Amino acid sequence: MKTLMLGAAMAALSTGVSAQTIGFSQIGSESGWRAAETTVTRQEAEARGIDLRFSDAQQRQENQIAAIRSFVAQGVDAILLAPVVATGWDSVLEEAKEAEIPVVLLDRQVDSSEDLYLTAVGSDLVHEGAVAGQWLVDNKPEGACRVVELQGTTGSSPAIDRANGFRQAIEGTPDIEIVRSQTGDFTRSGGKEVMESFLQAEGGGDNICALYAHNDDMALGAIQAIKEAGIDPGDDILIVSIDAVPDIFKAMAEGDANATVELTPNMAGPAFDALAAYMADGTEPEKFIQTESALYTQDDDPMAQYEARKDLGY
Ligand code: GZL
Repeated sequence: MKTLMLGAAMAALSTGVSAQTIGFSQIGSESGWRAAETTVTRQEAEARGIDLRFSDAQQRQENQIAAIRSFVAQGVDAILLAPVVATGWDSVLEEAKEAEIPVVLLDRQVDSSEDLYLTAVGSDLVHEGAVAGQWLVDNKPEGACRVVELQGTTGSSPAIDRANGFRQAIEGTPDIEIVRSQTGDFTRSGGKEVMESFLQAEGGGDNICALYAHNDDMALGAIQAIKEAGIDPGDDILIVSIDAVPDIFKAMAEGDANATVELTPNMAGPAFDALAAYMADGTEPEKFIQTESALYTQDDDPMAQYEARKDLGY
């Protein structure tokens, strides 16, 4: 093992990056996007000669807290945390700070004080919701448009912020009304089950103009439910969501989905770069390193978008 470690250290030094051991507390594998984030993080670590200690929390905060404590006990050089929910992190982040181990947040935010983490790498989650809402404002049919909403994990920053952003965007369009809203926990199965209950409660799809899903996986599950009800997704019910995973582009090409807002799975690259600078000479990064959010629709050659993403680990 020693020889292996030395080899890794030498390889890392050859790339000008000190050999680092970094703990990664990942939420789980609830969505295609999450799987891609894990794949890309492993690739970015390998490219930098970083020894990545990976923990899958199965979407449970207590498992993430235990993983962080374990990383602290192991004396890792830094910790990556994708926090499943926004609250409840103060004490464990204090422990990492006490141990002088920098923490970088990936793709979600925490309510803790900024001095408890080095930086956060992620998208503007409110803006993502607003882009989705603006697409509906610009593309809804004439007259009243009753919307059902599949929310992300309750208490997570994307669920809170994407809900707020969408509502801000539709505020000036009284024809658009969100009539049902429920969490599908960012999973396909959750999206399917909740969409089935929406359709049952609404007596079918005639009174539903659009679905806004906080991620593509819930939208894809909902599309299945809509089809099984004999309704035409993408036409009878417009579908707008977020992530830009390959399968949503396949759905778009088939006319079953209308729009998605891209979320890059590469949060780790900017995180590792910020850590390298900080650990080399104490360079303090900005507290928020923002990633882009681009809108894609059926007009953007969906199958080309699918081909460009299908091998990225989703
Ligand atoms: C958002 C990210 C979300 C993705 C989902 O930044 O945390 O978590 O949109 C994933 O696919 O479950």
